Amino acid sequence: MVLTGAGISAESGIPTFRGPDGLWHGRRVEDVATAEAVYRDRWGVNEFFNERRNGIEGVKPNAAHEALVKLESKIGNNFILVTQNIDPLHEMAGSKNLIHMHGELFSIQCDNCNSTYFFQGDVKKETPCEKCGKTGSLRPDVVLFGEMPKMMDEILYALSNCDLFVAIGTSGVVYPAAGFVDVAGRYGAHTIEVNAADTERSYSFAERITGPASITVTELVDKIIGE
Ligand code: BJW
Repeated sequence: MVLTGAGISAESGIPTFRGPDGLWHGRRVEDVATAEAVYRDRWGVNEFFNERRNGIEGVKPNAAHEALVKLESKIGNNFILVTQNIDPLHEMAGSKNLIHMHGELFSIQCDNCNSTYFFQGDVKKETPCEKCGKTGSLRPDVVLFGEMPKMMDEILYALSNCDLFVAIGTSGVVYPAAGFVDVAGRYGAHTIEVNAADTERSYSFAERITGPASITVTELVDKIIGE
């Protein structure tokens, strides 16, 4: 089982959240990344995610995303990839058994009819829902602070049944993902952290690999599959 965070996409040119030029740079988290923010200022939140969609135009997967596709092709159905990232780089690289636990940038949600659907471009005040036609009810289909991450049953099943848990490029400060290493370890999995730097969760992992994901993940995958 592999868990990825913003660090795996950093070398593709997408800023991380908590780095010096982080994604929230210049904005208060409470204004754009909480459930309350959607109710207080739905258009401010939509604007932020419009910018995010525009900002990743032309971005491509890097060697770390590609290495995980190679790993999946060797392991098959026993491989599961859970990403906290809302960018589409894992699926662009070719990952199949993939869960976007914090949602997807190119998916939109309607609070009137509860539908979600693929969406490109900008959400504006006058943009109607494609399914029910209502205006004023769209929001990004992403999991903000105070909301429940997606597919937690499937994730907890995988955590309690995996023999190897690898966390790549995540700072380990956002729950529930930050606690996955403890669950997997308790159920007997070997745990590896791959990160460019130490994190607040490093102490929980049995093994640590330090360095940029494009190099370290490629090497780790080759080691796992014996190349
Ligand atoms: C590289 C690299 C390179 C860089 N190579 N590495 C008090 C205590 C405990 C919990 C809580 C609390 N108060 C509130 C909570 C809960 C809250 C929470 O965790 N808050 C903490 C901040 C304290 N969590 C929630 O509200 C979650 N929901 C929830 O808990 O529901 C209840 C529940 C109960 C029981 C079971 C299940 C659920 C929801 C969290 C939603 C998070 N949403 C966001 C925004 C998504 C949309 C968007 O993209 O904008 O998700 S926040 C943001 O953080 C985003 C990310 O997915 C997430 C994690 O960030 P990530 O990926 O770790 O990025 P960074 O920037 O932090 O780290 C990057 C790392 O990469 C660094 O370590 C670098 O070193 C490394 N790196 N370059 C390798 N080249």
